[in-house]
Amino acid sequence: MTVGSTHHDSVINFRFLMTLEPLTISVLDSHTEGEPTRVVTGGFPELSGSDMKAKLGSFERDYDQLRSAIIAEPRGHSAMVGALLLDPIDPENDCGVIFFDNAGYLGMCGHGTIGLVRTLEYIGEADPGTLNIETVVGVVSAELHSDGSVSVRNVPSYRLEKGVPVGVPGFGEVKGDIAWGGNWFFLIEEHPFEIGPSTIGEMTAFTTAVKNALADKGLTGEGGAEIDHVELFSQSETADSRNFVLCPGNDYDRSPCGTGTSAKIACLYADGKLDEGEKWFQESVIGSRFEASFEIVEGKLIPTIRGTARVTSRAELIIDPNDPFAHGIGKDSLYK
Ligand code: PYC
Repeated sequence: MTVGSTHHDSVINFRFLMTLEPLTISVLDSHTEGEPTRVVTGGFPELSGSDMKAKLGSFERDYDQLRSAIIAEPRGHSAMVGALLLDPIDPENDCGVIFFDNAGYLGMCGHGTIGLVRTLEYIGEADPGTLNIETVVGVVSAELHSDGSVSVRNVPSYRLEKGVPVGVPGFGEVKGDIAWGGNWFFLIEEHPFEIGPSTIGEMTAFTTAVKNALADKGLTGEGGAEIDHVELFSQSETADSRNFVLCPGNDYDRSPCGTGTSAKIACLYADGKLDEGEKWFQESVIGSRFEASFEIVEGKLIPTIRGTARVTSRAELIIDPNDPFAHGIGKDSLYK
């Protein structure tokens, strides 16, 4: 599969920088169980680097303004996750992807991978079967089923620490588990909220305060990594659990969050509450669902998350350097 940036794209970008001509970027939008993904299929300049981490470095260093141009208002919005489609480094794999949002970059994204696979199917680049996809945190595989659902076999997931107390200004002490599911999560079981659309504002305020408190107190994931997702749980009448997930840009996940569900099942396994091969149905705050399970391979827990995405639009983004909001509202815009 030949995807992503080309020599031609670099020429376009060079012209964009030198002569202030508009840059045109091709995207397809989808939603996965309600959560939007914008897949960038063309027009993005070539990234340097010989692996996905190095390519992420090039994206951050050289083209961060394009991240905000593509994903922030007025072309995008704070709930949207971008997926820059790339050629794979290893030709044995099918493609590479770098996920990004209004705040920065994501190691992995479960709903975004499901959206990416359905988008590839829509443009004729994928058929039912398995795709191997290189992400910044490792290779994941995704099976496109004939009913249109997609199963993502995620990176190894685990709980780092159980029941970590953190003092949250305005809310008192809160306890949560720190776990990895492709991103870092703080998972909170005990909280005062009834999780549903009517409490989204209060839960956003609470989880944002928790995220800030974790950073202030120096509580991190492995290697000092920022815990940039906070997840609340409650009982559900129609699934095993219902969640609310705050994402790095302080908007919430409309889907049950693929990496968050991976972190959740790693905690359930660590507590002896879920067995290998058993199904776990995770519901989102808006009532959409993922099916999750895991296998243990060489002592590591490998989650699989299944859900559905639908393509919603196809567009050419026009990034005109004469536009004061060329790089998105709030990011280097001339009105800032
Ligand atoms: O599905 O993994 C996910 C995800 C991360 C942030 C938003 N969605």
